[in-house]
Amino acid sequence: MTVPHVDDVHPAWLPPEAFRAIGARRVLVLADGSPLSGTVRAEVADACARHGGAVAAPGEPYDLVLALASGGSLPPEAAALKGPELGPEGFLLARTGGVTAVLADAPAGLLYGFFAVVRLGEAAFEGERPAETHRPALERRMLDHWDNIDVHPVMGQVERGYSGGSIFWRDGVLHEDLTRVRAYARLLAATGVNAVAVNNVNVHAPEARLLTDRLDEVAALAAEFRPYGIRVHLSVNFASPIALGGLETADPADERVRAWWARTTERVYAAIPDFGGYVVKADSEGQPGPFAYGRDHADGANMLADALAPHGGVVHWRAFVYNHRQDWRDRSTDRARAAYDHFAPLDGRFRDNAIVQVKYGPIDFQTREPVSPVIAAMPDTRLAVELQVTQEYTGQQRHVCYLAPMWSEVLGFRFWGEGEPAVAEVIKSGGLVAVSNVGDDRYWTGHPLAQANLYAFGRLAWDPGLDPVAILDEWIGLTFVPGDDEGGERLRATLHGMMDGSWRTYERYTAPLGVGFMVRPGHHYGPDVDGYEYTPWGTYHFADRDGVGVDRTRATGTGYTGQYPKPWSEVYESLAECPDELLLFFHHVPYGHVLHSGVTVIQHIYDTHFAGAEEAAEIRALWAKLEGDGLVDPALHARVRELLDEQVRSAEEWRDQINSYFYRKSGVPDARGRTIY
Ligand code: GCV
Repeated sequence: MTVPHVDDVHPAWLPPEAFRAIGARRVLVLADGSPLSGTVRAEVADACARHGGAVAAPGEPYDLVLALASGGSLPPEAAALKGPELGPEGFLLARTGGVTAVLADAPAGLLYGFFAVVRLGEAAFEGERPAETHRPALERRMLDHWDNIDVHPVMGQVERGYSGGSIFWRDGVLHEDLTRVRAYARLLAATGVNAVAVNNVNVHAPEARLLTDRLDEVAALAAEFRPYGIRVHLSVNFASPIALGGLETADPADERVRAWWARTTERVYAAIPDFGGYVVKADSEGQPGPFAYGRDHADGANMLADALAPHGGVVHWRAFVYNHRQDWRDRSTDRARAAYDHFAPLDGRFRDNAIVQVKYGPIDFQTREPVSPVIAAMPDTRLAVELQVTQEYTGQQRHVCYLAPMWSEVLGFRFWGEGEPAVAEVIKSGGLVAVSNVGDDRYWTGHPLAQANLYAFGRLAWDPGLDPVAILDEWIGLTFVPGDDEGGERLRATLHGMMDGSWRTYERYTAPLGVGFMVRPGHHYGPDVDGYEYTPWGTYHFADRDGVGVDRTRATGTGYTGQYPKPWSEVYESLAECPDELLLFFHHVPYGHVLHSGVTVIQHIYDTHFAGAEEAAEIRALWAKLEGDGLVDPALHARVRELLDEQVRSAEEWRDQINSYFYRKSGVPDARGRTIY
């Protein structure tokens, strides 16, 4: 194993400098002969070679010891730590008598412990540190790629990708040199991610073949991810038995279909023994599924679960199922209800190795949505929550929008009220999944600052209780390595000033009060208030001359509020209690309705849109002040500067379109007399 370094590609949060504290010291590794232990040894050797430290042989003095608990004669620092069971990925970290020690039960824990020391930097080697136990809160921490093999005529190489092409495929073939994939695996492992699905959930014909005659490509990718403890998963097409197997049906009850999946899956495991499993989008936005055969989603998922079970694999079955051919005239159909209506009745019917994967909100990755009630409705099902790191609806990596505060709210949401379990506890055995924002761009994520979202996803999936601002600080420290001097302080303060509140800024200048969408149909960038209003997609705001919002109450609306347990079923139902930020998601109100904040809905729309666009300009001004002072690389500075120009332009466009639209509808002028068109 050699540590991957890719020329001309930004090192993200693992620049050589981030390894100085370890690399300048004497490091003892006491591990086994497994590939993951080999990775730890290679990382230590690479850091030491670069920074003048040394890999210590047993018997030689050392400053850091990384040891497997099972590893025979442990040195005293590590032996003293032995105690609690750490599990397959956990580790203990302590410092005593001038030696820092990491102890793990298994090699993956050692790797995560190594990266924990990298994050701490010099602080890992200062003073005394009482033993801390670290274990991931969630079993599976997974990134889904929506990468295509062929360039799709509408969606391109990567569906909803804003960072160039795919790091896996280009124009129909796997990249010849996969060093970049290894480097990606390394970045992910440093955040705690342990699973990656490599292809788009909309599985077109060429990608379907990854399961069969193109399996060698998946195996090649798995070989790059494996050294960093990441298992590869594959999105599969439900109709594969027809398209690839020559059968005339994909009915999950048909024995030939079941046998085909069993055989096919066996071949997958013969090629990739640590293969993770399948991801399935079925009966959703045109993808085939069990409905065609009169079966339900549990029937479909269980068929695949049964094929995977003998090999230890799992199926991630997505709950993103709704009618995308809705009649906009029909106000009784509510897309928000769909996932719950389809899945809640199936609770208890899914196999142990079937994980129902639920988008965090009931609609589609909007800037603000209530947390999906499906998560509370299936206590006897393994559930995973799906987030979107790629910024489809949150600025497409042209806008600075640090999403960890939103994710942290979702993970901390308590369906049953204070003192009851939070979402993060409900999804313990299912996990957290997100759509990746990575492409073959020089900065990985298009917008260099969007790297922070990828970093934060992994860290929150490991520990959902982490503070998003602290995660950002960690990311700044690793990525930019700011010094302790005035310049370093200024750089940190600037990035926090730009990013800490950037999700709320984005919310302010886009769709108001949780109403959602209002984006350009198709590509979903920029404002178009009525763009989806008279379409079949089920995403409406119902603005007229009197008011705006969707009545989802039980009393007079679609009844969606009834999908929540108490207290939220009542809080959301009540106009008086509904939180301001979700008001228009749950209620249709007159423009003069007074919010908890004390202002009317119409004035709130004007105020937040003026404020949001101003904040975007302030973010740009903060960045401009860093120009030429040597604190960030000039090329990176220039890339961000150009993107900030676009963000400011776009924020003004949002402000003017939203304000003008609602002024023209309502006829109510801005109380402060600002320019509205
Ligand atoms: C992969 C949204 C996106 C689609 C995506 C879909 C999904 O609707 O716009 O591009 O398809 O979500 O999550 O399946």
